[in-house]
Amino acid sequence: MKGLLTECAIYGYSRGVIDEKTKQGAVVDPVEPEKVIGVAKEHGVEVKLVLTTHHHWDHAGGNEKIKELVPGIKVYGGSIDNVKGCTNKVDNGDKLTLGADINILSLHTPCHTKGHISYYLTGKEEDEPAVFTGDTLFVAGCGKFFEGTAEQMYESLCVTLASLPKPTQVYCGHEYTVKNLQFAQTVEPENGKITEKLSWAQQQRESGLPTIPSTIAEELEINPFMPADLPEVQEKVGCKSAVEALRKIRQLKDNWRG
Ligand code: GBP
Ligand code: ZN
Repeated sequence: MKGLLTECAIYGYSRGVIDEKTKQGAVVDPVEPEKVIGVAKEHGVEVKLVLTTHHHWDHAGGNEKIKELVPGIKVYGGSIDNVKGCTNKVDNGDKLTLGADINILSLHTPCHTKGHISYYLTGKEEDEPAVFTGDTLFVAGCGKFFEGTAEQMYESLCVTLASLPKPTQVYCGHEYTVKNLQFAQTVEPENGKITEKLSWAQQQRESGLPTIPSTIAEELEINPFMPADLPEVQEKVGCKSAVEALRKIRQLKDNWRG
């Protein structure tokens, strides 16, 4: 399992994955299809499928075009998310395969949108698993609750995604890391892991490099919306439950001008 990376003005960094044995590829939210197909060709990769995380234009907006460019390509998307150009609807637990060695598991992670899907990928034994989290989980943050409740985000973030193996590489939908960590610091000023990650992220961005991926293990330490931190944070924001704390921290972030 090998990563395929292209720069993308809209999404930040467009992500793909290649099955090394067969040179077959999958791309996630290809909003600039010409670019991603060009890079795939340079690598001799045949793009077989599109994994769409949710219906927003900055994720699904390239689907129609990629179908023109690659006839027969399969475009996956959440069954209740109205994804443009979707040819194959997926539900929680659906399994797909790519090439010889890559397995893809669809995880329904609603709240940012109703039918949001995260895709969990495993390859050969020596490969670290990866999860494409769209706008549900960001590095040190989470998506806005456009179509759901704090209860749903709790399930998506703190149950479904937080239960994935700790070394899982987290590929999210936007490069919001620096801002997210600056906000995280206002919630947990004494968390040294946040301070450390912030100065690393600032350096990366100054050098024109991405801050993505992180790992599930890291998110549990630095993400103010994730469970490991919630008991202490609950108290700090004056809440009695994890769900209430999540709702409150999201409100604080919505009103925060960093
Ligand atoms: C910033 O640029 O720094 N704080 C952001 C503001 C995901 S994109 C942009 C923003 O609101 N981003 C969305 C989000 O969830 N951010 C999390 C956060 O700010 O903590 N989008 O483009 C957004 O989903 C969109 C597209 C939204 C179509 C609605 C429709 Br309809
Ligand atoms: Zn979105």
